Amino acid sequence: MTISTLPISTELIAEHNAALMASVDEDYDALGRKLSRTGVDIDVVKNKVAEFTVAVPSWGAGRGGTRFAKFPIPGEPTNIHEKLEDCAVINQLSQATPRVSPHFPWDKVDDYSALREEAASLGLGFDAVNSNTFQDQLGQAHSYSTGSLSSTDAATRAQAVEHNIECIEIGQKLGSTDLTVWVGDGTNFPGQQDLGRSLDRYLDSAAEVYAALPGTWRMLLEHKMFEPAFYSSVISDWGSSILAAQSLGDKCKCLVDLGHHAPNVNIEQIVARLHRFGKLGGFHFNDSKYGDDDLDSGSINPHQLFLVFNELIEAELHPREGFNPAYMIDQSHNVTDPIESMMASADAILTAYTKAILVDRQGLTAAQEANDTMLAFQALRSAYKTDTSPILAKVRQEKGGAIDMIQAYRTSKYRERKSQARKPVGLGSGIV
Ligand code: LRH
Ligand code: MN
Repeated sequence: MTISTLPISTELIAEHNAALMASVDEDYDALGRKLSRTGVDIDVVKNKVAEFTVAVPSWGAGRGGTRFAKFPIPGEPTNIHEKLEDCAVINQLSQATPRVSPHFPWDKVDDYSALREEAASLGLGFDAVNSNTFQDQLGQAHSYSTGSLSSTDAATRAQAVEHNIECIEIGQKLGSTDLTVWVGDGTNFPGQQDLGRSLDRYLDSAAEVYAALPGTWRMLLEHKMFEPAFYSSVISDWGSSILAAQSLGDKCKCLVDLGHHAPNVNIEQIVARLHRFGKLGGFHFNDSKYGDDDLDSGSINPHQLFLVFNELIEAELHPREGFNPAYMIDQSHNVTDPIESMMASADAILTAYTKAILVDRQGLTAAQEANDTMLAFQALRSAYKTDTSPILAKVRQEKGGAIDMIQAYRTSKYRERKSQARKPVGLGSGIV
């Protein structure tokens, strides 16, 4: 499928880059000289970074909200077709987000093969599909108000299993190979449900979904400590998730949503543990200060994101069976233009990845084995302190993206044009 006309004119991007190229080259050469002093070839790093991509969530293209309110912006997308167009803008300027992770039934259409072609014409493919058994749909036979895959009601569990299998069938038409399963199942009161039996019901249902996975497909279990349940969640942490994944089978892995942990939990260690047992299946990147805030990646705690990627580079160097994490963003953009937030988030994620590549692994390992704590820490810190933005700008420019994505996006007046073309989104609350 040939890429049709992309949403932002390539002339505008070329003109934008031409004005900034000289300073990028100067900064790139200076960083290159600095890195070569420690035996690092900046072009090798650049070429590795150019291969890294992260998927964007279809539901992140529109304004998100909280239970209190959602404040739409003029020109925000109203359906999957407009969301794909916006995701194409993000990829065109970042050159790092060529896949979209869809959510069903939010992105339901009649013809999924046509949707696949439409996405391809915008230079996009589809990453993991997400099922939704945390909301009731109009005309739905059985409510998920007391649970879905772990519901005490067999007909409700069967309905939830059926929906997940339908998502797999849709995903096959879209070219996906992963199903992400997050359930809101849990309790608000001690005693409301038996904590053991509810997990057993979940495992029985999940086993039926697992049995429906086509050959190469994976099932990614997404744990979450709380919300919408505020006393217990059936798959509340990495422990419950890895035990469930181990009991379900090799094609079942664990997905780490950074916002789904208690404050100050050592998420990079969870990544190392899941990798150690060959169960690291993927990520939902975002940031948070308190709960599942779904804030922009790297906006609150960029050092944690760096430490997560430090573990991922170690994992790449010491791969386990089937090591191929699905890298995806999962955010809710309540106060910014979602396109700007996802471009900035892609940049923050690639920045963390690039800084992690720059860690002197031999020096780090030698210091660790010698219990030279300060040198070991400094091996990470000196990489973290490196300003890698010249490498990322060069990668974007060479791949046809924009050196300064937000400046180029604003120059394009894309959102203003869409606010003329698209019907306004009504007031509301919640995530979509
Ligand atoms: C749950 C979650 C999950 C998605 C939803 C949109 O908090 O992280 O990944 O299904 O957000
Ligand atoms: Mn998530």
